Amino acid sequence: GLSDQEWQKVLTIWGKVESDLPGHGHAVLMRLFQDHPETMDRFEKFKDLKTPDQMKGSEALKKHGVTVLTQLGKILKQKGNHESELKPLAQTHATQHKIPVKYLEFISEVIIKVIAEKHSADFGADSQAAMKKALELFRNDMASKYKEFGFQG
Ligand code: HE6
Repeated sequence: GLSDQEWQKVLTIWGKVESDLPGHGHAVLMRLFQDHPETMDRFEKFKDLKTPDQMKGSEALKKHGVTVLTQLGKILKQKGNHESELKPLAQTHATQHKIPVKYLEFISEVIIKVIAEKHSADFGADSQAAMKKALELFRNDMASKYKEFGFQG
């Protein structure tokens, strides 16, 4: 798990993310789809987004970015005691969307890159390490829930 100090670093930087959830969410999803195009194939609703310009102009993509980061924020704020927030997310992503754990690793890397770009002055090595640990914990717990739902991830 993470120490109190590490959680504090995670939630402090998350406060910066929340200052512009649509901007961060949009950037995260654009980066995810550009760096890992296979992740986009899971989204029926984004199948017409083919170029970076189309992604940039997409209100739907921005809206989904807010959905994703809002849910992730709720989970992070539980500081590891996130069973009741994580379970429904693991269920839909395992049984409906079938999102491999590898894709969760991709989005974790992208989240860290986007925060590092937008908040370099406030996201030093310690904060980055803490955020990395928090996202690893999230993924590990998603992976175990996936197995409970019969998805090997
Ligand atoms: Fe997804 N997602 N997601 N997801 N998601 C979500 C929260 C998805 C995610 C990683 C989602 C995904 C494909 C997520 C999704 C729908 C992820 C919420 C709250 C909802 C929703 O309620 O609509 C992480 C880390 C979090 C917190 C891929 C690929 C990745 C990597 C859908 C195809 C799909 C959908 O609705 O179709």
